[in-house]
This record gives sequence, structure tokens and C-alpha cells, in this order.
Amino acid sequence: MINKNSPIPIYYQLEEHIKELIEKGELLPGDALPPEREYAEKYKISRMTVRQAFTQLVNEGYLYRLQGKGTFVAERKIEQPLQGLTSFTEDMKTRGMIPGSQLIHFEIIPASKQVASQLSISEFAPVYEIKRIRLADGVPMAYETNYISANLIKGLTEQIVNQSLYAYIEGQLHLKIDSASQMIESSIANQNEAKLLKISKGAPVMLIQRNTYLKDGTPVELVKSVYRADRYKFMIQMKR
Ligand code: 16G
Repeated sequence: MINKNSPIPIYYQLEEHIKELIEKGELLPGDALPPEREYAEKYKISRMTVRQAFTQLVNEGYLYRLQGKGTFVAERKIEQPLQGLTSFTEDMKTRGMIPGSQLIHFEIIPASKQVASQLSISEFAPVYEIKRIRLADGVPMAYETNYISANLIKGLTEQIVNQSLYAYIEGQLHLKIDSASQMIESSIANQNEAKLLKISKGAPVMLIQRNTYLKDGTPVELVKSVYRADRYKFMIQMKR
């Protein structure tokens, strides 16, 4: 497996070898990797080299370390295309995963100046403030906060938002969700987010803000989400 005469660095060869085992399913999420020492002995390479390969794979999200316990295979990240305007429910269904929501908060509140301006409504006009943990096969993936004009999207209930918001807007209200602008930036989970997402405080997350519009340009939602960086990566096709 390891060719010491190759111009390819040994740590890189080992890295590729472990990646291959993960991709082929010979190493599964949660599996413990043999200790660095074992790899070093087996391939007659230094432990430093093995550590370098492991560290690289940890940084790329293929592996994770548990203090005093060893190195383990991480869950595969969800590769989220950035082109289409889809809902969480649709995204999970296309992947054969079961979408779910855990409702944290549901209330009609007067719009703050900032929310009002983004939704093109007047300050203090009623808006739904909805906070949900989005689940894939029961695992928390994201913590989403939506602001939606209550005068535009009538009849929202806890039951509806426990299912799909987009399905209600399009299927029941017959409004056509048309476009969105989205901002993604990196951050770390605070105590509350960490608890809800079942990650450690300070773990990397991605903050996503989406402004979504109907066909005639009316803003339909303002969404602020915290996505687990260990479970998501974003993909976009480009052309020049
Ligand atoms: C996605 C959207 C969110 C939308 C939700 C509707 C992002 C960052 N967010 O999570 O804006 O409100 O889908 O999902 O993509 P639902 O129809 O399953 O409720």
C-alpha cells in the first residue's frame, strides 16, 4: 500500500489509503482507527508520519479524535448544492433521509426595525418568529430562526412548521417561492446552540442568512440559521 520509492510523500499515500477505505465502506462512521503505533509498525514508517496523515484527515472532516480514546471515522458530510432554491424537507427527501423538526419557539411578535425593513413591512407589524432544530434521520443538523410576515402568510400553526413551511406556502396558499439571496459565514457554536445541536460549545458552525422572495419580489421570509460544520459542506458549479 505504501511505496517508499514513490515521489508522493508517505503521509499523503497513507491519507489516500484511509480515505479509500472510508469511501469503499470498509471503515464506517464511528469505527475506531488502529492506533498510530500500529500503522507505523505495519508500514515501517514513523509515528510522526502517521500522525501527520491523521491530522490532515481530521482537518478535512474524515476523522475525529476523542481525548484519551483514539481516532474515529466521522459521519459523511451532506453535500449541499447552492444552485437550487430548495427547502430542508426537500433536501433530506432527495437524499433518502427522513426530515424532521423540533420546534423550539413559535410566536407572533411585532417586527423590529431591521426585520421590518428586510421583509418590506412596517415596523411593529406582526411577524412569526419561528425557531426550529432541523433533523435528518433524527440527528440535529441546523438551528433555524425564521421571520415571516403574519399578514402575508396567514394561518401558520405549530403543526405546519413541524412539517414543511415551503410546502404550506406553495401547496396551501398557492404562493410561488421564486428567488433568494443567501450569505454564508463561519462561526462557532455558543452554549445554547451547542446544546440544541448536540455539539460542543465552540465547535465550528456556519451561519446562513437567507432572504427569500415571491415572484413579484415580495419578501416572504428572513431566515438566520446555524448549520453544523461537521455535517455540511456546500457545493457550487462554476463556469468561465
Ligand atoms: C431551508 C432554508 C430556509 C427555509 C426552510 C424551509 C436554508 C439556509 N434555509 O432550511 O430558508 O425556511 O428550508 O424548510 O437553506 P421546510 O419547508 O422544510 O420547512
